[in-house]
Amino acid sequence: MGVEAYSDLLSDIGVDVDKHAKMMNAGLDSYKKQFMSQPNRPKAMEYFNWFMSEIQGQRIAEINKIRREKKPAVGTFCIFVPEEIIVGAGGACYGLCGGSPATIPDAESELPRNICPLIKSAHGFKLQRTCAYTQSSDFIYGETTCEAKKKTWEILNKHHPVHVMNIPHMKREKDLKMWKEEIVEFKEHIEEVIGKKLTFDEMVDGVKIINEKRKALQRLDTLRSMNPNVVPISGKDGLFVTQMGFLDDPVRYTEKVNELCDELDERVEKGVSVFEKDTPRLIVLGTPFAPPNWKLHTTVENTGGAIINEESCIGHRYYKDNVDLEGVEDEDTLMDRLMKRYSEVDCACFTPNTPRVDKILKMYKDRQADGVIYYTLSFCHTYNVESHLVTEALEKEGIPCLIIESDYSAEDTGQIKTRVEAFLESLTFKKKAKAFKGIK
Ligand code: BJ8
Repeated sequence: MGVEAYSDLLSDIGVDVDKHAKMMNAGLDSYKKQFMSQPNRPKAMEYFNWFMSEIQGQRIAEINKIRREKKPAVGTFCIFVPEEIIVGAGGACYGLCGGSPATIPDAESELPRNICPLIKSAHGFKLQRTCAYTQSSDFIYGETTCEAKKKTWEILNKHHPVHVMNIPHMKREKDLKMWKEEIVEFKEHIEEVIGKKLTFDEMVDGVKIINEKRKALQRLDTLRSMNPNVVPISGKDGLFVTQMGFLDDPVRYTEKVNELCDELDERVEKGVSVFEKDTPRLIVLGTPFAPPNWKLHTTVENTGGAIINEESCIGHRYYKDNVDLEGVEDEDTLMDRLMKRYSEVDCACFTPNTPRVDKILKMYKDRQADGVIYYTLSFCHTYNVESHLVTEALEKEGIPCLIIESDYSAEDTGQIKTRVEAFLESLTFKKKAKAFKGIK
């Protein structure tokens, strides 16, 4: 069904139905062209095609049903949101629209031009009322990660309620203590929204559901990236599946990702790869890819490279750690474990952030990658500045790296393609030279 079938619901929640339908239809066309035309796609991708067609339809109806049952619906732009608490309350936690250039001119009526496109796009979606997820939210989860975001919350709050969590920028004991208090406060805020206390058991259930979801994504990552001879799914599809994890119901999603992984397991066993032998294997590092930001993946894979995973918040940074429930018997310990898990997130907003550099070097070696692309959204100062420290470490290890800074416009696509082509040529040359010398 198209979004037109849900026009009554969409209009009830304040969506600008005509504008929204135009945007959605353009998004679906672009998805069909870029994704559904790929040869040799896993059959299990059919579920994700279906989900894409219902992304602003059936899923929105599900979320609004949850709200009618007095359970929370929370939208976010950051993986620091303790979604276990929301899910434990029977609610829905999801990523909000923020990956399209179409809403940026509206956002620039309230925000400066020279801030990151993710924030402007998201703000514009609210001003235009074209994101049904934003319109369905009891509140938007905000955090104090970067300057642009934390000031935007004050402006966005005029249009939609925002609950801001204070995320420290260092990880000393006193910072972690404050972080735990913030998680407790977040739980209390959820209780206010639903008008009742959350039990320990409900929260443990929420943790178990999200742990399973992260485990399924860890499994997908292993299948995508750990076998140097077989890449059983394109990077574009890998990214898309991960992106949908921020919107779908977590239990259904986990089941579908595991079904996909079963098929990929078979492919790996039979040696069925979607790329030709010796295609350069790349890891993408850096800022998140909010849908429909598929520009880099499409360009790289149309140019002859394979993206085997993303060291990003729509990627490895989101699913790498689970909440440890071992020996947890009371709420205070549970809050400790949640804080511990979230403080493992190595966002560039922290100083120092050396675990991120060590992790990248390990990821590269474990996955036997051929190179990395350091991707930063324009005007993202934290990731941009941190690229110096990351590339220095990569250089020391002799790891080839291409740095790309981009926004959501199509203007630089040609330039990115030329730079990616040159990078891939140099990687292919290196590979051949190594093979010639007999180096593994
Ligand atoms: S945990 S990366 S999701 S803050 S790209 S808005 S940092 S200027 S998205 Fe992020 Fe949470 Fe960190 Fe991840 Fe600011 Fe940079 Fe824009 Fe960013």
